[in-house]
Parts: sequence; structure tokens; C-alpha cells
Amino acid sequence: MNKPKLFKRMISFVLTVSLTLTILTSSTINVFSLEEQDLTSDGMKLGYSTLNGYTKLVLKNHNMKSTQKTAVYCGLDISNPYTLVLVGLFYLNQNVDLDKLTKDNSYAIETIAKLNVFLNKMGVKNKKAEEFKNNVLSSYENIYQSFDTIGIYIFEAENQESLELMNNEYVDFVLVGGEVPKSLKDMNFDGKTDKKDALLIQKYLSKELQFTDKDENAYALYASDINADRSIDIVDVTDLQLQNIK
Ligand SMILES: [Ca+2]
Ligand SMILES: [Ca+2]
Repeated sequence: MNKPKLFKRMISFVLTVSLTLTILTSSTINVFSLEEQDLTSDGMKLGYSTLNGYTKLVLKNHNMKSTQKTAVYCGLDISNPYTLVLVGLFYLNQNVDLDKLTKDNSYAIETIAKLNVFLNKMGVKNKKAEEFKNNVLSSYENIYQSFDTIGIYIFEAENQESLELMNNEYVDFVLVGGEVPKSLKDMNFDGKTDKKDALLIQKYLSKELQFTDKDENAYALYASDINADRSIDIVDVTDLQLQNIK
């Protein structure tokens, strides 16, 4: 593997970890569409907004149970050079399989757990997660998983609480369902990326479909960019119609 490609994969991994739960998505999310340029505070914020938008829209579009597994990310500052180097080292030493990471939930969780232990051992501190744990999480009863250094907590919460958690000062993003999205290129939230989504992208392009909420619009922008070239146009629609991606 040549150097630029390796570097790109490392960056992809860092970004993947930083938006940790998105790695649990199935094959349709293209982690390689994330670039080095996203590794800035603004880029990260856009990522968080996208995921919060996903959660908001899922809650609106689905008759979900009122209480369910919820995952919260109280992020580590991944743009910190020391952390970045550590995550890169971990990626190389563990020979992380990026493709598997996006397809295999248990492998992803196992990788997160290992990385969490490694970063903790290397002295990385996550103050935000600590505050969240002490001030917010302590009031919840059913906690399934805690990754204190990376800053991921999976617990049982009411949907209304999940929405409110997005505004919590320690929280970057919230994913309801605990199960990670099957697809983040999903405009009708049926877990698949197909012609039905192409129709909605067309409507979004013609402004027949609009999202007034900032997060929801961030999600729509991300989800509509099927070929991940950072622009939404008719090519995305035809790509979907032709390929019929799962
Ligand atoms: Ca769909
Ligand atoms: Ca596109």
C-alpha cells in the first residue's frame, strides 16, 4: 500500500472513530467519502449535526417505542495531534479492517472497546464524558455499555429525553434505537437505499421537499449525496435508479 493511500485510510479510520457509531452502519455508508478536510472542528460539528438530524427524522417518521436503547457520544477531541497519532498507531498495530468495521457490528464494538482501553492506557482524558457520566448518566437506570475514554454511552432513554440530550452541553450526538442505522443514505427510513429514496432526492432537489431544521437538513444533504462527490444533483438520482443499491 503506498503512503498517501495509507494516510487516507488512517484519516478515514480516525473520522470513523470520531463519529464512532456510524461505523456500525451497514454497507451503504461510504467511509471513504470522508476526507482529511473533515477533520476540523467544523467538519466534526457537521458530522454530529448530520447524525442528530438522522435521529430527529427517524423519531418523526417512525412509530417507535417511547423508551428505547439510545447511544450518546461525548466526544474526545480527535483533532488533538496527540490523540490523532495514538488513533493512527492503534489503526496500524491492530490492522483494523475498515470494510469489516462498516459491516460487522460486533467487530466494530470490539474495536471500539479495544481502542477505548488503549487510549485510556496512554493517558488520554475525556473530560466531557466524565462530566456527562457524573451529571447526566447517573440518573439513568439501564446502562448497557460505557466507553469512558472515547465517550460513548448506550442506555435506555425516552425519545423525548433523547431529543433533549442533543442540546446537553456534554453531548455531541444522539442515536436512538441503540442499533446503528442500517443505512445513512436513507431518505424514507426503511433501512434500505433504493429507488424510493431516489424519488425523495428528486423532490429535495426541486425543493418540493424541504427541511427547516438545521440538523435535519444536514442529514438530507448527506443522505442525498449518493455518489459522495459533495454535490447533490441528478447524477445521484440516476446512480440510485441504475444501481439499485441495497
Ligand atoms: Ca430507503
Ligand atoms: Ca453527488
